[in-house]
Amino acid sequence: MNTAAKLGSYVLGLAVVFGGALGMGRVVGPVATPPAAEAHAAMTAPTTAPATSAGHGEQATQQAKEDTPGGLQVSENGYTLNPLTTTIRPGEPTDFRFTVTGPGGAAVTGYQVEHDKKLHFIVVSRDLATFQHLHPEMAPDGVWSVGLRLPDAGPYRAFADFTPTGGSALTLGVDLAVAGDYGPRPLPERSRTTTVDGYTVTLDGELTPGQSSRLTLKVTKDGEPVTDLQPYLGAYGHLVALRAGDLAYLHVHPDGEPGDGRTKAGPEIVFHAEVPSAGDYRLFLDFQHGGKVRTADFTLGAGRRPAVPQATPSGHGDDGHGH
Ligand SMILES: [Cu+2]
Repeated sequence: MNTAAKLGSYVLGLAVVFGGALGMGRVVGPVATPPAAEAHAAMTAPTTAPATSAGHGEQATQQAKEDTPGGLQVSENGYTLNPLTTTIRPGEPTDFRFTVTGPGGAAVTGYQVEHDKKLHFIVVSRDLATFQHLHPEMAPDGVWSVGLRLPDAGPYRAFADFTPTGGSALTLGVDLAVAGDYGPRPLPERSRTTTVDGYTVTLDGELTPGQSSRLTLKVTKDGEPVTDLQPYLGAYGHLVALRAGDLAYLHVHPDGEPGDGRTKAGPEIVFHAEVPSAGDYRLFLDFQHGGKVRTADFTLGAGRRPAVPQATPSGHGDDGHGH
């Protein structure tokens, strides 16, 4: 994904993933019982698949991958995410360790660099209120470690987004739990504007299930457009979308990249995203300016008429973001 071409194919791949899930009308299975990759492939492989002996395994594997959105399984295509750290206390920095084991059972040590990193590690609270995008370090034996601090008690979901050498891109997900009193927060209300650290980010565009949807995110500061965004991991912005309800993971990349002669350094960052179903999504945009990476978050509905604000005096009367 370091080249525009690979970016394109990645986005297309995601489109196929979600299109497949939608077309099959499948209900995503519970995260606690990930099917074995082989069985899954057998269940979902189309009967029309050419029964060639060479490359059949790869084809079945690919089919399995295309049917399920990323991040919902702890094990997929023979690759398994294994947390080695089991206790996380609220607010305490933890050296979080994990491995990814491959089809042979050994820890994977060969990864393709994607967006400057071999592995991207995303951690969110299951209520989708908090988001962290981290980059663990790998020891020669394949054990990854990263400083992780989870502020509050409760359930979390961690995603490892990577491409094993010679394999295809995968996002594996695992639940993490922080012991203590937990008060789940409601999903933040839908909003097309958000502020972070003095920056205002506005979102334009609609998410249409099953269709590539153009989203434009515009960054301003003190009312002025920001036109000198800095490349972060090879792009002016990284957008992660998570589906409310099951946290299906969609990593979207911008249209164009720094230095391609056509992509401006803000204030607008354009993305193409395809979501698998109607409903709410949480969007997290990482962008860099002034040497610091910040995350802007949104709740965006897909495929339904935007919620009509209730005409109550205490309602959010200032929330009418026309576009
Ligand atoms: Cu990353």
